[in-house]
Amino acid sequence: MDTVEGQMARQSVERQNMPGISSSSDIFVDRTGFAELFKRHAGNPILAPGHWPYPANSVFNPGATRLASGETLLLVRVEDRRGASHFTVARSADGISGWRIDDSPALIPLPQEYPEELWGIEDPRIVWLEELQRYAITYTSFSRNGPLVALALTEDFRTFERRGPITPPEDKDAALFPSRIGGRWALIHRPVATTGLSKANIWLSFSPDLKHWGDHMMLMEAREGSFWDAGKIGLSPPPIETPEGWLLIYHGVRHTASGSLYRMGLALLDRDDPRIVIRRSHDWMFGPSAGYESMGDVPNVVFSCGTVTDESTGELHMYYGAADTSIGVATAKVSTLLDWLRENG
Ligand code: BMA
Repeated sequence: MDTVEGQMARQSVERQNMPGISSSSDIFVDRTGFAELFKRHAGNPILAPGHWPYPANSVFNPGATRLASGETLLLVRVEDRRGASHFTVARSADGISGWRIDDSPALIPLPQEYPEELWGIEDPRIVWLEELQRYAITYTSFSRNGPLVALALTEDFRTFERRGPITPPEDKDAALFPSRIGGRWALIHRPVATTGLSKANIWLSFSPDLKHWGDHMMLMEAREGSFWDAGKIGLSPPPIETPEGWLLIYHGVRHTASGSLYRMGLALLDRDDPRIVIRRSHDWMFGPSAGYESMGDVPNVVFSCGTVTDESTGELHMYYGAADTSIGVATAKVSTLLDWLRENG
């Protein structure tokens, strides 16, 4: 069996057979002795370019949501051979298998009307806005002046109202909170200053109308020195509502001699006032280790833009781009993540 899925299944079995990996509890301890909070699906990568109904160089960093029908929808970033990305919808009943991929893209860059989309659209984050009865998609538009955050609204992922840029460049890794906080919409995003003095930190901004943004404040600062999240951090999926507050999965970048290493850690924001960071993990908790995460267009990258929670089991499905090439899913109980963060934050 020489398919991508076959290769990955074999690697996964090999990994499971390594000494020290137990699959009997919610937390796995790998052979390095660290807790593995998320369990990778044995069939990873669940989606790869070869599954696509049309030629695609890479499929990665999908936004995710559960539809009213109960189906999981992924809005997948698809990169063509020019290097430009667009979004295509994939649906599955269980969020793991049986993916039905649309024959044509849902959103393509339209630089004639939206000049900021000149070099493509990337990394969508999806949030259901109850008040508007629509999904908000915050995504990166790659403009001539650098990446910026754009907003589109949709009811059905077939027609979209593009609201255009909501931040100037350089800014990315943005998601809305699902409802107003203190009467205003709140946006987490990651502006980058070009002075050379500033790191890439996570910011929070507020708006009365999803158009005019203000009261900008830095929410979380990249660490320094040898830390896994030194120099550059950004939000990964949209904030996850839990009884203890808003759980953030965020990425940190470590620059190494052989390139950037993308890993993820956790933070918890106050439920009523997300300007308050209650806890932040010292350690990263999910990093590239499987073959499909270490090999690809950009090696050693795991990058998530979406999760879906199964309310009946309390389990979180985290979808992530692997090596900027394919898509994996890993699962963890929200309670396990909160417990770990309490002990490691
Ligand atoms: C980040 C984003 C992601 C990408 C990652 C690794 O800056 O652009 O889209 O997955 O780099 O290349």
